[in-house]
Amino acid sequence: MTERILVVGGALYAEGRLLAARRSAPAHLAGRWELPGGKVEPGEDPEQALVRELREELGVEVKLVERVPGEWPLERPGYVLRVWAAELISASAEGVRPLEDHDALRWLAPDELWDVDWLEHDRPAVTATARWHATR
Ligand code: 9L3
Ligand code: MG
Repeated sequence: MTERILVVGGALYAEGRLLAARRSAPAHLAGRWELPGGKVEPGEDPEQALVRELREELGVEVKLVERVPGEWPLERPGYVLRVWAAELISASAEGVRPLEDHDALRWLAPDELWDVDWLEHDRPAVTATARWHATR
């Protein structure tokens, strides 16, 4: 049986805009956009893992607002994605830079959500995130 691996993604909002991050690796994902985040390490709480991942990838401190309901299978067998809406507490949106794993960032207004080439498996998560954001 394939082990179930939990991947956590951040729906980071600033002034009503959602952060999209363009992956620089691995090769087959490079150039595609995602909700930043990564794998929960063994023994780690998913929310702690997300705070750690966003610190590592973007150099930011965030406050997790709420989990976006749902869970989405990823490309790798056994991998599933869960998403939390989050807000910056350490920086302004203009100050955020990709430190590792990404080579571009965009803050997308609601009408720009589909302007980037999201990873196929992130699309349903982005849809759910947008729905969550629109109703709060
Ligand atoms: N993944 C897909 N969508 C996302 C994230 C954060 C991750 N929004 C996939 C890419 C990798 C795996 O999950 O196959 C682990 O992610 P990472 O640790 O390479 O970021
Ligand atoms: Mg990552």
